[in-house]
Amino acid sequence: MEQEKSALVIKRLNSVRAGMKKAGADIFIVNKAENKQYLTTFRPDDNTVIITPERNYLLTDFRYIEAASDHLTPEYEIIETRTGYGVFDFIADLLADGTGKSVGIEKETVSWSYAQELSRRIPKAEFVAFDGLVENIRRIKDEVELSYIREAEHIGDQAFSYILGEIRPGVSEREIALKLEMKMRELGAEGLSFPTIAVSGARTSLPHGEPTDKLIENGDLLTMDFGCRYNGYCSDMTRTVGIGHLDEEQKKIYEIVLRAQKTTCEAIHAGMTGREIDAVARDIITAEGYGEYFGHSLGHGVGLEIHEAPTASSRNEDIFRPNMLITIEPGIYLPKKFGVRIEDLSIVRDSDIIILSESEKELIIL
Ligand SMILES: [Mn+2]
Repeated sequence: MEQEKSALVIKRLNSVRAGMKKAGADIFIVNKAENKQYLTTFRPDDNTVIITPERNYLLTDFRYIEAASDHLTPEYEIIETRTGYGVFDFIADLLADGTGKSVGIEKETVSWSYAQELSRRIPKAEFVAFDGLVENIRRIKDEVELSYIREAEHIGDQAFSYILGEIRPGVSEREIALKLEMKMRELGAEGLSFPTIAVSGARTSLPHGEPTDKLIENGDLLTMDFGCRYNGYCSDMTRTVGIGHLDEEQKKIYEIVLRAQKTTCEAIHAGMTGREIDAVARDIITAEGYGEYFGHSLGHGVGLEIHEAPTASSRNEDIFRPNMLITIEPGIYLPKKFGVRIEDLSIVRDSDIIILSESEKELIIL
């Protein structure tokens, strides 16, 4: 177990070092929580990871020293920060020791004040602003990551089959959301991947509507978009169900979204671009005359973050590769009327995908 953890950490660090070398960075300060977790497998976030060509450091304070010593693999040296000796002092010492002069930071993560303080404290440093170095490595999942995401998605499936028995007229959106969340926790989830969406009736036209006290009524559609975390990794799924009697327009829109969703699931394989994947669903919805009501992109990657690279959108020309994850979530939203979204999470393979969500997606009327 310890060796497996070490092997994972070493593999991930090697990829980061290759990126640092290419960019000419001698020292890489990792501040983004998910990137630190990825590179250390250590969960608490109140720390800083620093990578040099030869060594790896985790800097943290008294509160986390024992947990860090218990958890971290031997690749990491633990440095205790304290009042009077912080991260910037340690970096200044590294530079003084001749570890290099080029310091990489994560440009999307560090704040303006952090960057200013850093350049004030180490005036001789040159800075390399990394844009997604670790995130790009994280796009392709290893077997350990996939096993966590599979488990998270499995918990979501079980919560969905449970909630079907709880949905009836008179139950509020908030109750549905809460019951889904409690069930996922009961089943072993450590938390949510994002605030649960449960919207009904005309409110289903809000792609990311928040659950309210609105009661579910006969004739409503109910859209539930939810996910949980397992060992830090997220799940994500959406199902729309009907209550009582649905009219022809509701059924027709559901059928179009379902066909777009299933056709895309059939079409995806490694080698396609994000734009090509998005287009499969978008072309179907547009041909039916509802293109303008599908205003978001088709899908996103999932991992330590609920939304991460890659993206299946009309603007993404990046090529999908095996073991990338992507959600397939087309939707049609008719303002003030209703909306439908169906979402699965999948693993891209050479010639197809593995769909992780196993819940029914044919129209369920309760
Ligand atoms: Mn999603």
